[in-house]
Amino acid sequence: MIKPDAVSAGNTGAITKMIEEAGFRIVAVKKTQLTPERAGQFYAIHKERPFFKDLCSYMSSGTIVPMILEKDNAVEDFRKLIGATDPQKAAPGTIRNLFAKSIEANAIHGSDSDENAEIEGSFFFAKTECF
Ligand code: FUP
Repeated sequence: MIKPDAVSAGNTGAITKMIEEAGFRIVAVKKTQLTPERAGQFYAIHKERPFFKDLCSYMSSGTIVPMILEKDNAVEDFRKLIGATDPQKAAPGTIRNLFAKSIEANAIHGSDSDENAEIEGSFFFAKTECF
């Protein structure tokens, strides 16, 4: 998911290019906006954390671009491509190093397991989605 800071800064194209050049196939993509409630559902695992309320209001503050991506070893390779959560700690050349503004507005989200990728994919895309 490309987050509101990166979409509003006009970095959707540059980030998508990096994702494709790293060998990921984009299976599904759309532009949408979360309500604070939906953002809270997405990040429910963090609901007891002090940053949760700010995170929900930030995540619902603008357009996001969720995607379903496919690749061998996708979860691990994608997390390498995006870099550490805190952009100050993200390795040079990673998406967060290049585009994130702060630990909260950190440009992009990547699923942390195959199981969560399945859950998060279904959060944004219906399996039967077809136009
Ligand atoms: P990640 O898996 O890299 O997205 O990181 P986490 O699941 O640990 O955190 C989820 C989101 O919570 C981050 F993308 C940004 C936000 N966050 C904060 O705003 N402050 C923090 O101290 C930690 C995380």
